[in-house]
Amino acid sequence: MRVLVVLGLVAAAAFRVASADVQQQKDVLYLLNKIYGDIQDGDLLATANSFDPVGNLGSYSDGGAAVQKLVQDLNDGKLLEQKHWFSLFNTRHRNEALMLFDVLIHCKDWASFVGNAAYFRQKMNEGEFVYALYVAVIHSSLAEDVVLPPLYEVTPHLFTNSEVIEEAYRAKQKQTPGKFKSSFTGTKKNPEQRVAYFGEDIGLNTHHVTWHMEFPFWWNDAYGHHLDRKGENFFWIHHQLAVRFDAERLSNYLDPVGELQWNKPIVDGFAPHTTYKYGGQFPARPDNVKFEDVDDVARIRDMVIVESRIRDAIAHGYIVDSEGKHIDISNEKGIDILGDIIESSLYSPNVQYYGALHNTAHIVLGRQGDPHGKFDLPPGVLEHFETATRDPSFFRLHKYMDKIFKEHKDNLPPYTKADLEFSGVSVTELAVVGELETYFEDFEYSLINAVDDAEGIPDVEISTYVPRLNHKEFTFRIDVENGGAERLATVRIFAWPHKDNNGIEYTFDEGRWNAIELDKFWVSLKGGKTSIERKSTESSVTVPDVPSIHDLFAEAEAGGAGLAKFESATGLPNRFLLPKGNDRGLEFDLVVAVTDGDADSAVPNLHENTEYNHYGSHGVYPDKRPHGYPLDRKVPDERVFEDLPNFKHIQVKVFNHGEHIH
Ligand SMILES: [Cu+2]
Repeated sequence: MRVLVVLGLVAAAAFRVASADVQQQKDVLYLLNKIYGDIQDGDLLATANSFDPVGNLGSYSDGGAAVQKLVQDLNDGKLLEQKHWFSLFNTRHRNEALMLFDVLIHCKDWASFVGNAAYFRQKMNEGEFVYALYVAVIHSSLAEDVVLPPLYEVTPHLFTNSEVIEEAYRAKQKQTPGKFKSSFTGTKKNPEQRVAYFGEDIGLNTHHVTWHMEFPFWWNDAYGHHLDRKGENFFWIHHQLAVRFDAERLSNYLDPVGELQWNKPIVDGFAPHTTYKYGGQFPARPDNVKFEDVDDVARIRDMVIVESRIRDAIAHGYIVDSEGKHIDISNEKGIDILGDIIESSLYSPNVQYYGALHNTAHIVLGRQGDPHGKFDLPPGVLEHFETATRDPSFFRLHKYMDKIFKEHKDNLPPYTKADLEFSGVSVTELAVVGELETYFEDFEYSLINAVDDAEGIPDVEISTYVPRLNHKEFTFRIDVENGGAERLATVRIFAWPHKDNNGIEYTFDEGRWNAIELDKFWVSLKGGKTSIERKSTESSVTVPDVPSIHDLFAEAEAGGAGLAKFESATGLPNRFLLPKGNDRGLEFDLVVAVTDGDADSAVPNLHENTEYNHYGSHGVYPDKRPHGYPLDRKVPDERVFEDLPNFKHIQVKVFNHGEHIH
């Protein structure tokens, strides 16, 4: 959000800002289009060829320290070659990508930002470049209004099955346009395939990788801002992925996913059917692999030790920082510290002792196909945030970490009625207008960036279409009675599956831990009755699909006015708001909690903010309450909720009648 202080200049300034933004938008699109070939824009290509990164050290806020270092390494031939795979979990790759990020984040103006980006695009590894540019655009104040193109079009290899990529190459070779059907990886013999539409969904993969770019584990506040509640957000996004996955499994008559255990075999194997642009195929893993130590990464017994240190800290209610000081975690801020420790991020107060359970586990799991590096295989799907959720073991891993977080939450005192009440306010009605119904539809995206360019060989239209889950639109109707004067209220909507796969009803306490967050927003309640109508399209936990590169170019050409709503791409795709459900109607408990907005809100005027995005938010997170509030703590006595006037609980069904829109 831009704040223009001098009111008299608003009109003129706004105009200049808009046109500058269009140029920025185009620059970024050209930088990310066809990353394995030359920049397609003549002016930008000329900039790339003529730019001198160390020509004007005054244009960097660090006096040029970062750029001098990068240029030195480049001249010394130390940087990873082009046309080689890139993985963020590879220390060397990450360090190099971050060296470029360090340059871009310290640019004082766009000319220097885009000049450096264009210059290093030609010299550095393409994967490192793409990563550095994405995180720089997300975090640099220079690029606030730029919409990043969908990653599945920038690096389609990471999102598209090999079979389809091969067809794309053939189409280009034969100069015949093609539109190819993508299928999910396995066959019906594998029950896990019933939920492949979730883990392999390109929108889910995009949500996951974008979240990790918005809240990177390597983030250092010296880059310019603090990432508020990053550790807690880490817990919450992955908790939501885990509970969503279980709801998808129940929709398809599968048991909830089991947690990973270091001393037990990894039950489900995975054949990714995905190939690196450069570097061969992603390695596969057969069923029932027993964990092995991974050379140069970690021994399994070290993982067990790190886990027990973390659980010990939870049991004690405090952690020990790197100086030996005790930090209390037996309070609502504890989850944030635990998240930093478990991921771990640079915010962790003691990496030496608590390790990096999540990051190391991703590598260890990713390498189980070749733990000793005997076959010289590239990294596995779990070593990329773009591809990790494709492998069902991703959800086993996160179920395992989720249970550790739950141990902590369960140690906190349960909320009492007095904690949760919103005096004088009651919810008199909660209803869904329209049927909760999901269906599949085909989604098409371009593969033009998957294939190679060669002099004199023109592009032909090449795309793929994939089935994906969507839902019919619906509206929540919530009637609220306010016995007092006008005041602000926070509305929190959740749903959880009513029964497990054996038809046994979940208790309130089991159910609330499986709650899927559907929406959170603020309203101003007048005295008396307020009828709230909240549409499914408005949910603050979801985002709309980002337009294709082609459409982004067209939008920018037309002035860019329609682009604002795509600025933050962090969030579940809106079409994923509901779990699939099934033909019989999967039963869910739907709840709404209306709590004190003035007490909850960390920033003013939230009820007027239509841009509020649950996952992607720079600056202070607007809701002071813990993620998942008021269902985040143990509920030993569910009457606390059932007697709460500002809480309403109904049962609904989510249907899927096998409809597929082509
Ligand atoms: Cu993740």
